[in-house]
Amino acid sequence: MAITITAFERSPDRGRALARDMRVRWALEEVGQPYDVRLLSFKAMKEPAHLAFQPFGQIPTYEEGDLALFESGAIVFHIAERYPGLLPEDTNARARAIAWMFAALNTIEPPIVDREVARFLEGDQPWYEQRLPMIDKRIRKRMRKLSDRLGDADWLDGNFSAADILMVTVLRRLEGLGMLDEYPNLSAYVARGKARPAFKRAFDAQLAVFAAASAD
Ligand SMILES: N[C@@H](CCC(=O)N[C@@H](CS)C(=O)NCC(=O)O)C(=O)O
Repeated sequence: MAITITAFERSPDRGRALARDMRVRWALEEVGQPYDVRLLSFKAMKEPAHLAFQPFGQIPTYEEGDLALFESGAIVFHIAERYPGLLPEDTNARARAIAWMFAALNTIEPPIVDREVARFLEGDQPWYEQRLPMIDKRIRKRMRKLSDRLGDADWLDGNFSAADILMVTVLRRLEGLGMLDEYPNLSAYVARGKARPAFKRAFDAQLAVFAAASAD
C-alpha cells in the first residue's frame, strides 16, 4: 500500500533534519518501505485540506490506504507495529521499548522544545535571559539521568528500536548548543544513530527537498 507523509516545503531548520518528518522518514527507511512526500507551505498547513489530516495544522502526517495519522510518535509506533524490525517480538521487551518511546516524547522532548519556543518566540522579552538558565537546568537534569541509565549500552533497551529513533531525533535538537557534549555517552549514542544507513538515507532525502527549495 502506498505511503504518503507530509513535510515542510521549506524547512526552517535549513536542511538539518530537525523537523519531525525526519523521525518518520527514518522509521520508514529502517523497515524498507518506500514513501511519497507531500510538501506543504506554512499557509497550506493551516488550510482545511491539511487540517482534516492534522487538527493543529502541523507536519508530519501519514497516509496509507484509508488510514490517516498525525503525531510523529503515533506514526513511528504504527510503522513499528506494521513492519518488522523496530520493536522486539518478546512481549515484555516490546512493552519496555514502547515505554522508552513515551519517555523520549513525554519526558525528554518537552524541556528541549520549551527552550526552542523560548528562543524563537520569546527571545525579545525582557525575562528571556532570566528564564533560559532555568530551562537549561531542567534539560540537564533529564540528560544526566538519561546518561546514567544508558551507561555504556549501545541502545536504550537491548537492540535498536523505534524508541532509539525517537530519542536520537529528540536529542539531536540540542546539537550545536554544546549541551550534548557534556554527556559523552549520549553524544556517542546520537552519533551511533546518525551512522545508521537508514538515518543517512532519510537525512539526504529531506536535505534534497531543502536544497531544491533554496534553488528556486
Ligand atoms: N506533537 C507533534 C508536533 C508536530 C510539530 O510541532 N510539527 C512542527 C514541525 S516539527 C510544525 O508543524 N510546526 C509548524 C507549526 O506548528 O505551525 C508531533 O510530534 O507530530
